[in-house]
Amino acid sequence: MIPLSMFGRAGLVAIGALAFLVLGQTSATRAQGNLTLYCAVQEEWCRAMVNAFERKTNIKVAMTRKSSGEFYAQLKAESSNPRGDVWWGGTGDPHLQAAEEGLTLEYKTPMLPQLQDWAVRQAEQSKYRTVGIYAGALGFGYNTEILKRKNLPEPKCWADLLASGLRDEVQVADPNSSGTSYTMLATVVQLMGEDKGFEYLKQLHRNINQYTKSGAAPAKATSLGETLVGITFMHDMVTMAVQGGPVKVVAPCEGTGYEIGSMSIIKGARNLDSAKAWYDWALSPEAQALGAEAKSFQVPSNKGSPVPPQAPRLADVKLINYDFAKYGSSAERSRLLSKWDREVKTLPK
Ligand code: S7P
Repeated sequence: MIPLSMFGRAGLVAIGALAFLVLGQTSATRAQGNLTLYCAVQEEWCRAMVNAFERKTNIKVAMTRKSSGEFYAQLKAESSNPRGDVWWGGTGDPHLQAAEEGLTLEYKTPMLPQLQDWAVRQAEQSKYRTVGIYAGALGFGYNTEILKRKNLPEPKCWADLLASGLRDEVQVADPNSSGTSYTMLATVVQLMGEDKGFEYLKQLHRNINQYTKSGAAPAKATSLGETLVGITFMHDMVTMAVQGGPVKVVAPCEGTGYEIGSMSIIKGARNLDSAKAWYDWALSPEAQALGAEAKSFQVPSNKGSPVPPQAPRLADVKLINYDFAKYGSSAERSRLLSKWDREVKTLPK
């Protein structure tokens, strides 16, 4: 250890001045704030949002990207010692479940009047513990080159995915980790009724080559020819087609479900002011335009945000009247996931 006395009086003054400068700078940086963001959309969009927000506010963002079901589980696990501030993106059902379970915080953003009705409804339904940030329809896509090579008919309906020619040729995520796949589970139950819906999922199981962790992974696998069919949100397949992949996007003929991608402030957020700043900004047209720039083609929730021309037009898709209150409830989501684990995932092929 070096004794301070060896610097002399002038030296000590200089050290003091230096310390003041360094500490002063640090607290000036801190004064702009920090934010821990849990981001559930595609990594490229998460990064674009973080960079733009940091530039605009000088708030430093620590971001982690995971799937919707994983973040829900993380919030629950961290509830006695919350680590995150904002959970941005991902399907609405687990956000609603988190709201019901008191894992997220009530916040009435002043941006509400600018939002589409479906986004406001999501906020009202959760007692303002979440809000809609985008919408998108569930569907599937197929690799046009493999389909041609195998000389198979074009799948147009959910029923077509059960064809014997598609044995081990269909990919979808695991609904426990993936909001996309939970949307599919809830869609099939609503569309066909629970008994027939589970029968459908059991038959489909024979054709599944892999239950992935992430909901959008089957879109990439379809584009790369690693699977013939991928069940994803239609916009995730559009991203692959826009990037030049041999992918055709399908809106299933029987009808399909959709998501209201959501955002919530985590209860116990350590950086509440930063969290609110992110929340309000993320609902602005300026922030929502970053989605399409990052090749994510959902329908944005601000009425003033242009809908990207590549986004599947929801008015052209036969959408079911998805019951978000029921399928986003804690009891129903937990029950359906356990049933799927018991009756579908463990089935031999
Ligand atoms: O890729 C964008 C997107 O489809 O991903 C979100 C999704 O919940 C996250 O992926 P998981 O299915 O793995 O949870 C959707 O909200 C969003 O539209």
